[in-house]
Amino acid sequence: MKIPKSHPRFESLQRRERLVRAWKAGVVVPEGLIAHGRGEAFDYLLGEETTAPALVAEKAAAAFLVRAARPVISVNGNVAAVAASEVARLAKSIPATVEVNLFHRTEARVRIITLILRRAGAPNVLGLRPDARIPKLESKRAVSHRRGVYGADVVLVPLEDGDRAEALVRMGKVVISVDLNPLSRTSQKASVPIVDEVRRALPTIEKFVRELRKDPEEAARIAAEYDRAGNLGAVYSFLDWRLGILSRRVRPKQRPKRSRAKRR
Ligand code: PTJ
Repeated sequence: MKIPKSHPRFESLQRRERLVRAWKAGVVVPEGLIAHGRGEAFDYLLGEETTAPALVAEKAAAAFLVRAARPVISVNGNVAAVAASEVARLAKSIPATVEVNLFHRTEARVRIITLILRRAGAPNVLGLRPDARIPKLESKRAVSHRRGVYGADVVLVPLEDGDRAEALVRMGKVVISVDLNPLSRTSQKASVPIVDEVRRALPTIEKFVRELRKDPEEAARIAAEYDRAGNLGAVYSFLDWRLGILSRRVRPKQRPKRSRAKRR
């Protein structure tokens, strides 16, 4: 469908069309379309902008990534469809390995997503011929690479499912998630939950990576001082504040009460 540029929600509709096209091409699963809708609903509530707490988490994520010995970015169908070039640029700036890791895993999907990422410029993409399994994880997401997610010390997992985030944390890894839903199990379980839209979050992390690579002491300070619970609490406070503004905007102005005497 061709979306007129004048449409007030042009970008949102364009992204939706992109996902539908990716679904037709076998990159995105139907469940991915549902996941996108859920994400977008939260983005409305957040004001469709990177919030101050998200910015803090993105800087912390960059600090962990530049200090990592084996940083890895895990990519699924939705991320490949909407943010392949953002993933590639971030991977190059760290530098990090990229692994295609799918919940609804088929060899055909891994192959096509690997191709998309390589075409977007990602230098080192794993996914085909996995050689390890994440312990205590039943889903196909457990299938991974020793040189990738399995062996990583810091893993960036955009649009993750909570089970794997939890399993990766159990393995002792620093797990950085990007998920618009601050209540999702992923956001609850990740070491650094970023509550932001993936196409906004990845370039922002990349910008901080470029800054912090030149300043290792500052990266060490940010990683040490990052307060996970405080940051997630600030996301909830932000939502509370925003809902307060929205509810005041629709509430009719209260009339001053008349005294009993006047009413008679
Ligand atoms: O490609 P596959 O087979 O690995 O499957 C990918 C999906 C996304 C279907 C799979 O990982 C899945 O089922 O994920 P969930 O459990 O639905 O969680 C996806 C989360 O991503 C939800 O909590 C959404 O709020 C969030 N989300 C969706 N779109 C965005 C987003 N977060 C940030 N940016 C988005 N654009």
